Amino acid sequence: AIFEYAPAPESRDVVEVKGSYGLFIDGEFADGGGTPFKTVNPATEEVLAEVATATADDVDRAVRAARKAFDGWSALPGAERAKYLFRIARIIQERARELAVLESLDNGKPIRESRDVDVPLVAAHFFYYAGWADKLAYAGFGSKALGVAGQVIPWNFPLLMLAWKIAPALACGNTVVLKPAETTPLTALLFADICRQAELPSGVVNIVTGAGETGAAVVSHPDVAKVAFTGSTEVGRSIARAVAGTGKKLTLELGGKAANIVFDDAAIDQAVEGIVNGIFFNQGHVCCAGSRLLVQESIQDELLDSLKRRLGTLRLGDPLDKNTDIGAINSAEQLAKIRSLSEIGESEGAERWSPACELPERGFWFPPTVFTGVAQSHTIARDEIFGPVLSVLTFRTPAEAVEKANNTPYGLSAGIWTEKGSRILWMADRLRAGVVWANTFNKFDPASPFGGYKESGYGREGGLHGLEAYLDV
Ligand code: TXE
Repeated sequence: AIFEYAPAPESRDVVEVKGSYGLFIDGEFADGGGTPFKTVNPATEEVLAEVATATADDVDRAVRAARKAFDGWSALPGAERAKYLFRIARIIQERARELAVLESLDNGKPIRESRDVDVPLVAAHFFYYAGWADKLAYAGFGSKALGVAGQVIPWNFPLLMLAWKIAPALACGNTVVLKPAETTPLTALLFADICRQAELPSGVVNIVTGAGETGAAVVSHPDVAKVAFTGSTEVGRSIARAVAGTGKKLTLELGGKAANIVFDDAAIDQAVEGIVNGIFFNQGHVCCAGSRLLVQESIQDELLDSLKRRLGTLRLGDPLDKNTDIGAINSAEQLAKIRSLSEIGESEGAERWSPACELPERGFWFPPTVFTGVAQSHTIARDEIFGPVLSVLTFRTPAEAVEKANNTPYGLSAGIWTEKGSRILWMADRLRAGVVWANTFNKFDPASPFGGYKESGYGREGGLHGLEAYLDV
């Protein structure tokens, strides 16, 4: 196993995907006014379901429902809100298999990841923020909720991003209108069903499905008091412009181009696992992915040999097979982007390598890919690829590693591999990244704040700091 797995139940054939899905407004599933869209299984290109498109009018209904629910919800004692959040967390655990299978079907990620990483973390977030609901007076930010939170999320971690957004918002007494991504709407709608099962008061959580226009309608609705967005830097900019001057609070979690830095004294086998986890977890559809490997020159050959051997053992294929390490690329668009950036990598002179690996005929697939001989000026060293593609650069001194790692407009995460504790501290102080992992990578915990410097966005999600975005001081 390349990732750490907690024991979890078997996960096949436990979910029945319905033919069509509606919006979730004021505690009820409802039709949308727009033309429904299809969501496909990226591993087979088969249509999974038709999903309603929310128009601006539908979004308005959702925001009104949330506004109406806000007075009662925010006035509840924190301990009462906590009960609902604990209940939701427990139902997520009970329905974990269903959630994991649906997530893998809609997203393409390996079931081992959705089952053992995504879903357990989703439950953990609800447990964690349930614990805060009655302790807000001690958080240090004041304890007054903002109102209706408008939340727009991407497709790479559909449920986990939902949890990062909804759990702290509700704990603080806000109500929510959330728009999932158009390629992965299904688990958000299953979550809506969980809210009903938990008897969450109507209107506290509303889910509006659709594409970018639906997201824009949520962001610009005048009764939305706070906007939270995770997605591309480009859309993040347009949202920042839309929110400017309105008095709405905004948090943005955008792209990344993280450096995973391996020193010559690192435990090589451990570092190789960390590199693999850093860039091939979730097919590299990870904003904090370790997409740039910075390796100390003296161990380059040894490290790359081990890495290539390890990549030869990864199994790519059916996301529902529990032995699969690498699943499908989420969409045809994303696949086209990964292909095009990889071609640019070659044309700019980097050397491309992939292990022997058979790609299924149908569906969206890309093999694990390593580029060596990458210079800082190369496009693949600068642009976020958001796929299973690693760019390898070298350095000689710690100072050079810092300089190269920070030579990016992004600043979401970084990784350091060394046996020297003092070097970890020295590096962590100098790396301009919101998260710095040492001798590990892509490790998440609800108690730890997550978020970026520079063009990776602003605001923090998770931990005590994650409350700040949803409270008035
Ligand atoms: O993102 P979009 P896309 C990066 C990654 C990827 C690229 C494009 O590099 O290749 O972005 O992905 C909604 N107003 N990341 O096109 O468009 C949209 O419907 C309001 C990094 O999928 O930003 C979806 O729900 N909302 C990233 C969400 O925004 C709008 C995760 C994200 O989609 C909107 C995803 C608008 N004008 C992609 N336009 C990360 N930080 O993890 C679109 N949306």
